[in-house]
Formats: sequence, structure tokens, C-alpha cells
Amino acid sequence: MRAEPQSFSRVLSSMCTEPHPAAREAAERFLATNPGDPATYPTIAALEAEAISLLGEVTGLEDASGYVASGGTEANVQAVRIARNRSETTTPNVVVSESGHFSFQKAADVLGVELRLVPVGDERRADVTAVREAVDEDTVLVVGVAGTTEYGRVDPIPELGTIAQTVDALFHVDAAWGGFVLPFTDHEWHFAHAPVDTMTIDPHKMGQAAIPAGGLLVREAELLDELAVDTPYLESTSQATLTGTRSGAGVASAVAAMEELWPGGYHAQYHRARANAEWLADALADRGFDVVEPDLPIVAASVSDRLFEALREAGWRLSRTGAGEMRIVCMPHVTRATLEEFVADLDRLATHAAPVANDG
Ligand code: 0PR
Repeated sequence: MRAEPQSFSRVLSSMCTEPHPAAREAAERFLATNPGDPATYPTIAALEAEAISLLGEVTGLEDASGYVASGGTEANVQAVRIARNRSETTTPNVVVSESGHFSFQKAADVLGVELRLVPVGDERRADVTAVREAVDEDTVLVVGVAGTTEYGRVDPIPELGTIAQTVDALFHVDAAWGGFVLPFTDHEWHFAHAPVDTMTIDPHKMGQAAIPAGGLLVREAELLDELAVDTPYLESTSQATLTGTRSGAGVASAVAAMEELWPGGYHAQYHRARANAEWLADALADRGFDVVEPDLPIVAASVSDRLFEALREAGWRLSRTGAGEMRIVCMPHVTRATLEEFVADLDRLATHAAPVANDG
């Protein structure tokens, strides 16, 4: 096999990044271990406990429980599963804003729950009034997103938590991407800010760990019992994860990354990313593009289809929002030099393609 992985130098669309060198090294060392069988692989099982405790520090939760999942999708599916299994209704529903990640659609499909998508308000955050109207006695889970996939917005987490309580539903926060930047902002988003029951926070995104390292956290350890199945032929007696065999690489790299970077390294990373997002937003606005003001470091701007395609042709890995805007995620590998090069290409190519109008 001669193929080499592609370089990150022109990747502007990803929510993953190059792992921190310590995380890469740890992933390689623990590649062949299986935290799914803790009695056989106790070292990686102990590291997983360490990972959860560190994630608890990041998210304001003492004595955190949870596990390192394959990613945000698994963590979100499991949060819905906890809520469904805990309730007694035969017609469960989950309420999430339309800016929620598509993993909730998978969860609803697999688990047979109704997904109620409610509109976002002016600031692209969940509309509290719409959420209040959508919940009822069959609502088992209300979801708030802390760092939306498309625009990096943070839902009004404390208000959504209060709504969940009024209907005795669990409250889940999806901080899969935002979890490692939010501690350095003024947002209220974590376990100490609101009655959050479960949370998704992924070391393999802004945490600089290797894939696969997602995180599911629960405030009360008993919530994991809703997921547990008996494991008769293993030395451990039950398993709460969705996957069985799973790579220790993600677990070990998550610990290594957090030990290296929490909190100082992540703090510096956030400030670099934020400065880059502001610089890019200004550069695009100066050129007459309609820019969605960044909050967390994701920049969205309207460009013509022709310019978008020309940039992709030039090798830039770009993606679009559902509404069609070009979307750039200022991950740690996206440096100022990268963005300067990108804007220079954009200037060069925009002379051949109309700037703002959707001219197909
Ligand atoms: N929750 C949120 C808020 C997310 O943004 C994502 C992923 C998930 C959950 C699901 O996480 P996993 O993909 O780990 O299961 N958001 C991006 C997406 O699906 C992830 C991504 C990653 C996109 C790498 C591109 C890429 O190259 O669009």
C-alpha cells in the first residue's frame, strides 16, 4: 500500500484536525487495545476513566461518568437512547432545533422516536418560544446545541434546560465541536450553568485527539444503566457502549491531548482560531461578500456557485451550509498564512466569477 494521507494545508471544511503529536503517539501505542473488554485490557480501561474525569473538568462536572465513544453521532444516539429507555411513554418524542446535527435523525430512526425539529430565531439559535410550544408529556429529551455545525452558534442552554424540567424530560447538550472552545468564552453551556443531564463533547474535533474519540458524559452514573446490557462471557458484567470492540487509540490519544493542552493550550488555540475567523470575516466583507458574523470560529459567507467551484478546483476543501453559503471552520491547522493564501486565490478567481450573486 503506497497511498499517503492527504495534507491538511487546504482543508477548510473539516471539524477534525491533525492530532497533537502526543495524541498521535499515544494512538499508535494503544492501537491494538480494546477498552470494550476492560478485564482483559485494564490499562486502557483506566485511561478511559482518566479521559472522562478530564472531560468532566472541561465541562464543569465533578465525578463525571460516561465513556469515550466513536464520535458525536454515537454519543448523540446514546443520549436519545438513555432518555427513551428511562421514560414510560410508548410514543416518545425528542425536541431539537433545526440547526441540530443530522445524527439526531439517525437516532430517531434507529430508536423509533419522533424527532420534533423547531425553527431557529434571528440569531440562528433555538427559538425558546418554539421549543416551549413543541414539548409535551411525551417529550423524553430536549436538546440544546453548543456550537452548531453550520454557523457555530450556541443555543440558550439555561432556558432550554428549564423547559426540559417542566415536562420531566432529560436535557442533552451537544457540544461535540464547541466543547473545547466554549470554556474560553462567556457562553453558558455546561453542567454547572444549567440542569444538563447528558452531553456530547468530542476530543477528536477541537480537542486535537485522533479519530475515533467522541465523548458521552452523564451527570448521574445511573443514567448509564439505561444503556447497560449483560455481557455473560466477559469478565466484566455489563456494557453501556453502542459498539463492542473499540479501538484504544481514540481513548489514549484523548488523554494525551487533554494532558498536554488543558487548559492553556486550548485557550491559546481558541484565541488564534477566533482571531483568524475575525480576520477572514473582515477580509470577505471588505470584498463585498455577505458574511455571517462569526461567534465561535466558523465563518459563513455567500459566494456564487461559480466562485465556490473555482476555489474547489484550486484545491481548497470547502463545504456549504444548508442555505448554500461557503463555510470555513477555523480549526487549529487553519493558520493565518493558509487564510491569506486562500483570500489571494479568491481575489484571483473572483475576477473570473461574479462575487455575490447566485449566478449558477
Ligand atoms: N454534533 C455536532 C454539533 C457536530 O458538528 C457533529 C459533526 C456531530 C455531532 C457528529 O459527530 P461525528 O461526525 O464525530 O459523529 N459535524 C461534522 C459533520 O458531520 C463533522 C465533520 C468532521 C465534518 C470532519 C467534516 C469533516 O471532514 O458535518
